[in-house]
Amino acid sequence: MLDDANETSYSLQDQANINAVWASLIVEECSRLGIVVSKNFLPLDFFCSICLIDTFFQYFCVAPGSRSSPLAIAASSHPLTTCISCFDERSLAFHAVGYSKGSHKPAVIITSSGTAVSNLLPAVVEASQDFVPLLLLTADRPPELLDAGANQAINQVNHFGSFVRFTFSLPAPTDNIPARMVLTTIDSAVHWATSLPFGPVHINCPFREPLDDSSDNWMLNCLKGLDIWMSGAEPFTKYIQLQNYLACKAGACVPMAEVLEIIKGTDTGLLLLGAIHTEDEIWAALLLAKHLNWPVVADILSGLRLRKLLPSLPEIEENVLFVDHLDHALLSEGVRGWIHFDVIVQIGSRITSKRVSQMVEDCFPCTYILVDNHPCRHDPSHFVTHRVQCSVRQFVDSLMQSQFSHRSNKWCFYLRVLNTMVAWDISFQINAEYSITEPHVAHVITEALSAESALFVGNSMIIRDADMYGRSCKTHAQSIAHMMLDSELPCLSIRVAGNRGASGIDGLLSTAIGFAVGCNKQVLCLVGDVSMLHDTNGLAILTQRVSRKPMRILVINNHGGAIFSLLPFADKTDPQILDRYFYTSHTISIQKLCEAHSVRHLPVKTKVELQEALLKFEHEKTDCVIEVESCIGANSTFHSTLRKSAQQAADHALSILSRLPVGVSISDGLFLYKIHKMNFSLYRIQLCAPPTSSSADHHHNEFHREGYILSVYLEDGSVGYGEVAPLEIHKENLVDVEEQLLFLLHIIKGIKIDVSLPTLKGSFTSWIWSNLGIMECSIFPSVRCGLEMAILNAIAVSQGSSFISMLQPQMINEEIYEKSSVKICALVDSNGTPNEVAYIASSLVEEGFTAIKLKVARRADPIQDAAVICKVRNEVGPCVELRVDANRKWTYEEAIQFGFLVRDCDLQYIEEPVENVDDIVKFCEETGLPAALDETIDNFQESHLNMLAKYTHPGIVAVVIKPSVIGGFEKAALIARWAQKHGKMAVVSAAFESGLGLSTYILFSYYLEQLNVVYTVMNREIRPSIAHGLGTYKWLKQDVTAIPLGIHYDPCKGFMGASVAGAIQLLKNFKVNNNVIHKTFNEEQVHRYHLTVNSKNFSYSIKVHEVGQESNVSTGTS
Ligand SMILES: Cc1ncc(C[n+]2csc(CCOP(=O)(O)OP(=O)(O)O)c2C)c(N)n1
Repeated sequence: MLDDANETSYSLQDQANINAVWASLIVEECSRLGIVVSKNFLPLDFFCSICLIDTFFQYFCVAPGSRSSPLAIAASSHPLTTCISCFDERSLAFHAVGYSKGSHKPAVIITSSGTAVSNLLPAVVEASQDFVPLLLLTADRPPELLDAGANQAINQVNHFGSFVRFTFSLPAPTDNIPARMVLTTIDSAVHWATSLPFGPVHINCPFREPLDDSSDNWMLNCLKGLDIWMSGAEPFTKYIQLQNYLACKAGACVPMAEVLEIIKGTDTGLLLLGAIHTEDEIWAALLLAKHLNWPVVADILSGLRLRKLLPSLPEIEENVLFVDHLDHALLSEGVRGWIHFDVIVQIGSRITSKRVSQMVEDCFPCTYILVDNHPCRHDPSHFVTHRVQCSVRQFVDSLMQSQFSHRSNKWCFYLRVLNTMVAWDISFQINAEYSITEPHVAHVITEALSAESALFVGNSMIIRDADMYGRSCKTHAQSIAHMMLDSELPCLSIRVAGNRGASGIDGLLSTAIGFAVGCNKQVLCLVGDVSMLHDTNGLAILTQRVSRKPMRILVINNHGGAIFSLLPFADKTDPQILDRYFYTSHTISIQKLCEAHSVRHLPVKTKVELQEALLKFEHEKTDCVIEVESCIGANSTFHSTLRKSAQQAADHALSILSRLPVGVSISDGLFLYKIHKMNFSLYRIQLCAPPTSSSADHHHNEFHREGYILSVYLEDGSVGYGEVAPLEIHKENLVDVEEQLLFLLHIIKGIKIDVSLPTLKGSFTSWIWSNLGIMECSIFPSVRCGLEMAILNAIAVSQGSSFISMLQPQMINEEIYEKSSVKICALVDSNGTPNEVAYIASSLVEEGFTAIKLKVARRADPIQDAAVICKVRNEVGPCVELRVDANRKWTYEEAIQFGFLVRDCDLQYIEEPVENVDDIVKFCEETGLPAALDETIDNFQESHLNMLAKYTHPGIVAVVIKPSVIGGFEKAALIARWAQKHGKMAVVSAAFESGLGLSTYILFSYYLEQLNVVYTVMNREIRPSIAHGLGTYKWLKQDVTAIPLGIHYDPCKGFMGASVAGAIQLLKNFKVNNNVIHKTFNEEQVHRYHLTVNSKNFSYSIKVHEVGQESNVSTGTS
């Protein structure tokens, strides 16, 4: 360092002219101050790590110009500075803002005179409003050239008005003034910039000619008094601030003691985290959250909204209750009326969500404590009752010394349920949408971030979407795992920055690049297209890779300003006016802009492409622009769907909470019910005929159906029943399921049941994994279906409600149930001649059926099948809905042959016409006939939503859903919602279950019908009621219950329908008919169980056989 300083003193005396002397003094002092600022403004522990990565001490952003050349030359030739340049001062200044945001050190901007200076204003405003230190060195004409018509001369004094913390116009350099004055001016300016409230400072620097290094004698004695400075490496004036907060520890400071008392005294506190700028402050905030045990609403800029969690510590999120989806929960009027906080502690000034801010207003009067290190008022609603001016660390320090008693966690419990249900809903909606959406980008973005990355969020929709739909996700990084475990803190935070000082859409790209330099991380920048176009000159900065890691810039291109489509006036304004004056719709090619700047560009049109692009570029060494294609109209519709659905989910949560049994203990978090025990019984009932799926030859007249009835007992004495009855169409058989049920029988005792299971939006899947420890892929579909059935029925009994009211609590209305029925489709095996089959079909029509499904593809020739269908259509007339089911038994040619022959039969659909599922769409196109999926969805290996994406073709008009084959009601509901969303019929189908399974399917079908009504209303279309495939009830000669199924002709509706009230009663009063039970398994009798786990990459099997006395149990595994 000394050597460098000596070098400076040496070169000072050697400078050709006084301009160069002053310019070198300015640059050298800035360089020295860069180090001091690092030491003073970063926490000590953090400083060490910063120093290691900091390859330069002062960052100069230099715009070209002649008047500023002394400064530009001095900066660019200084050994300890880093310089970057851009022809566009506005972009350059934003870049400087970004750097200062990232590094917490003021970047220095050098510009020429004239409008070059004026172009700094937008960035100066942002810096001022967001407390970002910045030093502006603007070259100027000397006074004699001002106001005299000289070129490029404007009044630059006080040019930035109140937006700068300090402004000073130096005299033009002269040896008549001691050069020390230059140093003290810089010191003073930087002191202002880095004193609270941080902000920009301006030094105007007039220069007389010569502006180059031509010799012009100057007097060395102007350097008088600089000896010590020249021989050292310190700034000339050292500013020392005694921080008065040191004395203000809890208790020692009266106002702080009052704050402590308030915090201690509340039951309903909320910790609101606004923008937090450094990693250590983020950690401090997290510590505080854990210590207070209050619910936390973390803004996207807090760094704690997009958390990375360790999968090995699933319980860790339970330590801190993050109410990430409060914004969308507040869409529910019920939630708005119910939610209230007595004390709100807000850390950091800015809150992105308007709804959360509105909620804070609605909580008034309450105690509202705002903590931030600057002294400015950040209280647009004028509610702040206590303004604590200190850093987050200081505040947390003072609170950590006190203990807080947690009197009631009921509040937290309610919020947790609410948040979880809204979160599931949002995830479901986003995942169910096949095409890539803007909320999807926000939803998955955390996955693209690692400990080494940071996020810069643009304005407009981007920041709002990230705040509303961003989510935490799991990380597998071992190093982080250790870090988290050591600190006992639950997660890794992701540093997030944005330009929220003035929320401009200008300069975002440049700021992001500066932020990447300043924080020295791999920055992912999200911006809208108009924002990008506003700052394309940022691309010119991007291509000068100076001391920074590669960046990913993700542009969401909806071809205009989509935010305006979400504003209330959008519906009422002429689309052309909207397009032109609000959206500023455009067709500018971002790809070509990138090409022009030689920046890598990657277009993204699908979710998979996005994932691949983010992954690909995470480890690449070059910068890239990823352009996600979007569209204003679709974005607006999807946001509206998300809002409506989240509101319903919040209402649903409230209704679950409001119906919790009085006096119920909520000490177990979300788990309200405990399973006392489970048992299961093998039943065998007579059928009238063999199931249509049966392949065996039936020479005798006795046909049977076997399966298990599960009984799940809750600790409060409620019992719920479920049915597990695999057939040939299942992959598992009775022996398999018996093994698995034995396993369940042992592990299920004492397991808690999550209150949110009835939402059917992923809750069961996560419950089975996190509570039973069973991977989704290992539980047999029929077992999962029976288990879901039994548990849902048990909760219904415990709540004194019904299966249907639980799924759709808003609809509880006994009177409506009394009048409601579910349309049933009759099933015809269609063995026999055309006449025989037609006779059976017309008898069914006479009975009251208006929908019939006929099995086909069992004859040698599709021509024969076609003859049967034509005959049936002839007999039953045109009004009956006719469906046929080929069970994938035809080759493509056979299917086509059949299709052409039945073209005039007005089939509602042909189920699985072709053996090769990839041909199904082709079949629809070639024949013009509608088709339905059945076996296709049964065989899905990966995520149903991903697989279904292939079948949006309008020729596929229905999806036939057998809950026991696809693995339960949660999956069935997911597929049904997908179908409804895409305008297809969701048809529930039984697999020859008993009255128990059928009753549950009747209620489930009714639930889906109600969901369909929602779509009908939303899309203003007419969707007739759907006939469900529950006609198998006709096969039952015997049943597992004595209560008959209420399936009759419904004269009001004009179809054969299953009574909803009847199904509810059957389930409510369900008693097992012991005559059909052959064996019962309960825990006391069984000591042997087996679980096979099959996953993509591994497979294993656990067999446990218990031996000996219960008091002395030993287990053996093989
Ligand atoms: C400098 C500036 N000019 C105008 C605005 C007003 N404004 C807010 S959002 C927006 C449109 C932004 O469009 P885009 O970046 O494409 O994002 P999107 O709305 O599509 O998410 C505009 C013009 C602003 N915030 N800042």
